[in-house]
Amino acid sequence: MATNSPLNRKDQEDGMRRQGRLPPGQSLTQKFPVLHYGPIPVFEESRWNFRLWGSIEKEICLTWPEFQQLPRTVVDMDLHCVTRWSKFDTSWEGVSLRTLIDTGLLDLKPETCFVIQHAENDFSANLPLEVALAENFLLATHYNGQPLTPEHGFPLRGVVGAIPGRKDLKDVYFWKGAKWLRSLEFSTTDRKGFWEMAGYHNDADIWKEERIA
Ligand SMILES: Nc1nc2c(c(=O)[nH]1)N[C@H]1C(S)=C(S)[C@@H](COP(=O)(O)O)O[C@H]1N2
Ligand SMILES: [Mo]
Repeated sequence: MATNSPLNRKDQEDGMRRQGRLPPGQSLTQKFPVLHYGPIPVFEESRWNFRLWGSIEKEICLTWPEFQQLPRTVVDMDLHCVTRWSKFDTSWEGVSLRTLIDTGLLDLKPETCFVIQHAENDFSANLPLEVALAENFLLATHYNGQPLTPEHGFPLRGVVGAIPGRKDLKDVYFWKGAKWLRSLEFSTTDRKGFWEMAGYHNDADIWKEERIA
């Protein structure tokens, strides 16, 4: 039987529930839904840059060729959307904030507590610094071994998901990963992002079902 058949969907979902990987109120999808507000931006390399700014010692601005030179990490995660679909065993490749710190590019001021992702078309998403620094947050350029597609955030997106077996990490809904990412703002104070201002829960813990505020 094909692994994607609807009959298998329920079996796979039951398996994930038994493994403790299906958060409350979620159901397994075998597709990869596309979800965002507004149009898909067109990538123009000559106009694209990626900035690190705010509460850091030195602001950084990278071109796309420069960003692609950074050391990349592969992270396998389960994605959980607040609209109740969960996609399991997705593989992402990109740059972790830990790598930016270790390579000396990112030098945080000690009072920094929050990270705000800024994307094309004024989309934004906020995270506590410790969540953004954890292994389940990535500045992703690749999905399942291929460059991102335009609808999933090409050339760069934030991704946040649950790493199976890592109950020590905080897991938040997928909206906290901004597609078409253009900058990271480091801040001493929290500021709500696009969906958080629209009424989604600021903390967004998938295990506590923090969906709306
Ligand atoms: N730029 C941008 N990023 C965004 C969004 C958006 O509206 N704009 N929506 C978020 C939401 S609600 C979800 S569930 C995921 C969906 O990512 P996908 O389309 O790759 O599945 O993107 C998140 N990132
Ligand atoms: Mo979402």
